[in-house]
Amino acid sequence: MRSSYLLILGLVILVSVSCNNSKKTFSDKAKQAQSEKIVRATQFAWKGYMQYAKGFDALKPISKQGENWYKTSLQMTPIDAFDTFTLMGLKTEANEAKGLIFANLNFDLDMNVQLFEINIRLLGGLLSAYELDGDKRFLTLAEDLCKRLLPAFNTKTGMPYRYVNLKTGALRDSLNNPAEIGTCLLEFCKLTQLTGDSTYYKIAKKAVFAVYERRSSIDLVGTIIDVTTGEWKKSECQIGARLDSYFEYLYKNWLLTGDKDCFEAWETHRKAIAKYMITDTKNGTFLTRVDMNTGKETRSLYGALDAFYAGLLALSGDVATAQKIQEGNFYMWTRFNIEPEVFDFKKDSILYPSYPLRPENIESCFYLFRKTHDSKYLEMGKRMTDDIIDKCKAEAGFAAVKNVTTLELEDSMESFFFAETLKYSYLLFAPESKLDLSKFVFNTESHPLKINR
Ligand code: DMJ
Repeated sequence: MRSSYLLILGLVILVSVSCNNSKKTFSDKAKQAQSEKIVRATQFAWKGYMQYAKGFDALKPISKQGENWYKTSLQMTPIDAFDTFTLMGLKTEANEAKGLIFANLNFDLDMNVQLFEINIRLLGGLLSAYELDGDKRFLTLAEDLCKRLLPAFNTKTGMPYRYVNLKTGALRDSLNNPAEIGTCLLEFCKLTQLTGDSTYYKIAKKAVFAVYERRSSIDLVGTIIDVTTGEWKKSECQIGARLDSYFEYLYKNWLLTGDKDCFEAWETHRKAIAKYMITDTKNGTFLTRVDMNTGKETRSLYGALDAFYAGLLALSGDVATAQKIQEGNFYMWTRFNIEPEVFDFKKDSILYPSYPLRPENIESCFYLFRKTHDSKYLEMGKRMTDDIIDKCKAEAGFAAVKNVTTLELEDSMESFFFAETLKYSYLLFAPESKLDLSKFVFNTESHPLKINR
């Protein structure tokens, strides 16, 4: 009796010591070394941008040239990078980015732009810059931009067109998706908070709830919807592309504003996603694709974009499910050299082999580490960040991967690499006081917005 008691006691001590050890494998010095490595990588990428692509939307890191999305630059990289530099304490780089923004940015352009991308990168970036830096010119630019985006929402349903002309308000592409419709909520709401003009929030909320009201009887939504009629055109539901930030913004807008409608909508979808989409396998947990009306699996596809959901679930409090999904996320990263854009998690084979320097997998490590303080997430994040630094380094910056199985690089460095990938990699290892999650909510491009509720 006494010996079995001692055996059990011994086992308990062993388990608790090893658990504590697992939480201590990263010393403060190791964390500091990793965050400094990321700061150096950031400076290297920015130096390449300033040398070869100054004032363009983005740098092509292999051919060493600048590129624009549309006929005139919208200063995408400087705007996306500014708050990352600020959080990292890179004053010179932050001033250079700020200088480019104020010297060159003007939205009075006869150009059709994609509402979603312009909203998350530029409007989100300018609002965050204003809150971190206090320069009123950021807010003036943000409000001017938002006013130019508003014509997109002039539809019978309240859901926006995908493209809008910044000068004329002309519209294009009425077949839209929940992510591109709903991902204005945080930015428009923040603008309302900062200007006192309720128009922005009302318009964004009407759009997102026009999607929510069209959910199926099992509380899922589809991938494509006609914003002029409200009719679903594609009924497949997935967690990644075209839906991801629709779900994300419902929860985060509750955090930002305390809007209960958003919380209820998030909870409704979260339960349906848990019931129909979360799938356990021997390699970890993934989210599958299903029909929004029946809940039946359509394709067992998962990919780099889908990986954000673990972080969102952790942020919202369901840490246990988030941890299981993160096992799947890390499997996806390590199974190949780097994670692919899309793979079939049941067949264990790649469908789209590229990796455009996406942040979502590291973003989920960041939230899970903040919630658990389990060094496992530091290890995962270090592996991913080191892979990017080692395998994606080009002469003038970091390059997307064309094929993760061959590691052939592609001549592109998206501005979200500065806004998100480098920022989450840094914040994972930096002191938590650098960014207090009880005071800020990240928009989907990782621009921090002050919580004000
Ligand atoms: C970013 O622009 C945003 O995170 C968006 O929500 C999804 N895609 C990219 C990064 O992968």
